[in-house]
Amino acid sequence: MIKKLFQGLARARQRLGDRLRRIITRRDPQLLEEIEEVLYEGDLGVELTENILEELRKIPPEKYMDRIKEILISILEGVEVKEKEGKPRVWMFVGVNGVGKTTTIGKIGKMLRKEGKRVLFAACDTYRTGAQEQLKIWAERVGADIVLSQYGADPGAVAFDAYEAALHRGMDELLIDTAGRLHTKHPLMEEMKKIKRVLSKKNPDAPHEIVLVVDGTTGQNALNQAKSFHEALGLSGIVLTKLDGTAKGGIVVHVVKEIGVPVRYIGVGEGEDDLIPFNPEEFVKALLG
Ligand SMILES: Nc1nc2c(ncn2[C@@H]2O[C@H](COP(=O)(O)OP(=O)(O)O)[C@@H](O)[C@H]2O)c(=O)[nH]1
Ligand SMILES: [Mg+2]
Repeated sequence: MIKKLFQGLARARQRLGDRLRRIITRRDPQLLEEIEEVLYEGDLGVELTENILEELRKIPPEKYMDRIKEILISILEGVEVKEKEGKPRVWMFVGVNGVGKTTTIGKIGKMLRKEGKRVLFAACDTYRTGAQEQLKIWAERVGADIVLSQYGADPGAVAFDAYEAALHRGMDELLIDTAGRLHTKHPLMEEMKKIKRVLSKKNPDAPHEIVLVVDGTTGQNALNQAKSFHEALGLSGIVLTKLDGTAKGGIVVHVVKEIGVPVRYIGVGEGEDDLIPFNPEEFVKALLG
C-alpha cells in the first residue's frame, strides 16, 4: 500500500517535495519567495501558503522541510472521522460525471468483501448509458449483490427498494451509486437531497455515510465541488481519485482545510486494488518525500 501510494504520487512529489528540497538546499537570498511560489503552484491555496511562510520565518532553513510536513499533517489529522454503525450501513456516493464514483464503489466493495462483509450495490444512476452494466460488472468482479433499475427510473425510489432489499437479505453494507448529471428538470443537488431524504425516512441514521468523489486532477474545481456538495448534503467523507499521474496532489490538503471533511480514500489507478485508505502521515511523506 505504501509503495503504491509513493508511486501514485510521484508527479505530485516532483512538483512539490522535490522542488522544495532543491530550493532549500540552494539557499538563495529569495528563498522564502521561491518557497511561496512552489507551495502555491502545488495547489495548497493562498491562505495555507501564507500560514506556512509565517511559520518558516521563525526557523532556520534546515528545519523548513520538517516544519512543512508537520503543518500539513496537523491539518489532515485535524478533522475527525466519525463512523456510524448500521446494519446495513448505507453509503451514498455522490459527485459529478466521470470523477470515478462507480469505480470507487467497486474498489470499496472489494475491500469490504475482503473483511467478510455482505455487500449490496444499488445502481441509482438511472441516467447515464452503460452505468447499470458498469456497476454490474464490478459487482460480479468483487462478489457483491446488486439491485439494478430501469433507465429513467426515479433514483430515490430505486434507493428505497435497495434499502428494503438490503434489510431483507441481511446485508452488512449497502453502497449506492448515483448519477452525476440528470435527464429530469430537477437539478442534481435536489435529486441527491431527495435520495438522502428517502433513506432517512426509513432510518434516521441513514445514509450512514455520504461520500463525495472528486477528481484530483481538476485542482480548484475539486474544491468547488466539495464546497457545494457539502453545503447541500453534509458530507461524511471525501474520496480523491486519479491522484496517479497528476501533479496536483496538494489539493488534498487544501480541500480538507477548506471543507473540514476528512479524506477517507484516495484513488491511484483504474484497477480494483488501486484505492488506498487515507493516512495523513503516509500521504504527506509520499507528497513531500
Ligand atoms: N487513473 C485513474 N482513473 C480512475 C480512477 N478512478 C476512476 N478512474 C477512471 O475514471 C473514469 C470514470 O470513472 P467512473 O467510475 O465511471 O466515474 P463516474 O461517472 O463518477 O461513475 C473511468 O475510466 C475510470 O476507470 C483513479 O483513481 N485513477
Ligand atoms: Mg458512474
